Amino acid sequence: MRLRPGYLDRPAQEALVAAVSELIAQAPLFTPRMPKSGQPFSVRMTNCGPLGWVSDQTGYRYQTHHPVTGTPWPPMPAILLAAWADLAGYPHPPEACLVNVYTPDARMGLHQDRDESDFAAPVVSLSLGQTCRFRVGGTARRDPTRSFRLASGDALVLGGDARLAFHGVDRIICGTSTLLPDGGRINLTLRRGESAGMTQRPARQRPFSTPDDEVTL
Ligand SMILES: O=C(O)CCC(=O)C(=O)O
Ligand SMILES: [Mn+2]
Repeated sequence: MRLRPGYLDRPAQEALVAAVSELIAQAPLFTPRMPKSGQPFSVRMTNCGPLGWVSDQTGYRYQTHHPVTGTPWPPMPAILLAAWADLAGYPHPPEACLVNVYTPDARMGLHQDRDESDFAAPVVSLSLGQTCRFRVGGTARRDPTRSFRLASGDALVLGGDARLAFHGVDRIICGTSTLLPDGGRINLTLRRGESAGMTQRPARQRPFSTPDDEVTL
């Protein structure tokens, strides 16, 4: 697991917020539900890219269309393709970007990201807005966990031994960022989904910090 604190500088964070607003205008936020119980998640979600992750009473899955509007997910903004090309160390571009929108009282329970077909591809996470307390454990639910803060602009790569680590968001820490006018937090996770062979090229522009800032956790 690799953490790059401050990976996106403030202008890049602002550009990403603008891109997310455009995405939400095309693919509105929806409330995912737990398989079987149908309990709503406290986060709202949308996606961009050829595939999007959804969850409802029938289960978790990737699909090509928005679960409410039925339209294809919007294309992935160039800034996200560039971040993946920079951080993932994987020869194919991402197929899905799941956008999670947290209100101040939202959280995400401990889980693994395991709906993808190729665990050799990492999950690359970018955070915007309020800092959160992020929790990570091992590959078994009972393994001990530790927590650390993820702040606006931070990038986290769940790859290698940590690809299937249990993780979640304990809470949002209010008053830690001025980025989002309505407060809250946005997290974007770039993933490979269920198929291979994409041909998109990542953008070249990289308004990012250098690898010298990287922390291996
Ligand atoms: O919000 C986060 O930092 C984590 C999100 C996450 O784990 C997920 O969407 O699977
Ligand atoms: Mn996850």
